[in-house]
Amino acid sequence: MSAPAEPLGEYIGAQCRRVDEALSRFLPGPPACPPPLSEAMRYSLFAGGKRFRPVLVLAAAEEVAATPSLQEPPGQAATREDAHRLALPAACAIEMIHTYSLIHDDLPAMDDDTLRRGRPTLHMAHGEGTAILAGDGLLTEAFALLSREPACGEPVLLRRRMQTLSEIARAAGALGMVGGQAIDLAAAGAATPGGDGAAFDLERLREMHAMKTGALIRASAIAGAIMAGGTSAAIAAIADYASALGLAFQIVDDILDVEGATEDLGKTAGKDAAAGKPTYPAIVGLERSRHLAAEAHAESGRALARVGIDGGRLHEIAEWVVGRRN
Ligand code: GRG
Repeated sequence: MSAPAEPLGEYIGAQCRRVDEALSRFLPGPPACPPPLSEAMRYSLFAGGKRFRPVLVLAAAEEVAATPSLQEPPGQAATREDAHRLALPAACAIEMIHTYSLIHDDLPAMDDDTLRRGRPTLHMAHGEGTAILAGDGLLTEAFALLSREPACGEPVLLRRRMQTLSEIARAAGALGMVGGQAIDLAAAGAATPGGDGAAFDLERLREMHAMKTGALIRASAIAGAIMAGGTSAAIAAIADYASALGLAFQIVDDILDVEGATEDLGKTAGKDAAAGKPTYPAIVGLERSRHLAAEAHAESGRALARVGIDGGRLHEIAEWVVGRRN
């Protein structure tokens, strides 16, 4: 697989514009949706997130669409436009779910944070009640979107849509993101001297993050591969790539919480350590954390190589994630 011609920065910029336009179209607005709720949902959704998960959905769909041997039944290369039409609803639904999770994570009852994506958190700007409802609204609208788009009557597409919805629901729910958040909530203070840090070893940390952040990242890549008609071997390889990528993303996030500046991160730096949260640097130190991130990155490349798509856009996205500063 040869390296893509368009530089990654331009590629990501174009995908972000595509996602923003579709999010604007898919999200209900006034008069049917009460204006304060609509404003609150949009405040957080269009606050300048990196759009990493939707970019991953679209890149996985493009890769499968462009590679006939990865398609079931073996097909002809489809256009990028086809891949976008099929995968954009899932890309947008996942960004809505991710944004809801950040809104709820910032609430006083959870992480109690005042800064997100470089501006006041939603409950600071619009009040706690509205922030809770905006999160609920985004989560529910995400599944409404997945249940109706892309509009089609063909059994093969309906089956893909249902499989995608089911993967995303499992990743977002009690066995995925919400479950991981519950473990995290219970673990606050575990990494402080005198806390039960010893009980929170590397394996438990990895499991918690695989649920809390990894599951939705994995579901993003899987959703793109399913919607573009990937074979089970292609979907499995892309899922393994994204599991390793999700781990690398989280380790880098933990390192940035220690080393990054609040202005760059757009959220309060140093919060995890202050809350005594079990993180990679807290459990194994910065040096070993960097090493583990590099290992996970390499693992993501090996998964892609299994189906001959290493060196393409998904590989570049992994490099972006590991090298990011925010
Ligand atoms: C409240 C149900 C519920 C879940 C919250 C994901 C999560 C679970 C909380 C977020 C806490 C956090 C900062 C986790 C670290 C990894 C992460 C999800 C970072 C934010 O994702 P980015 O960097 O954010 O993709 P942007 O703003 O760029 O979209």
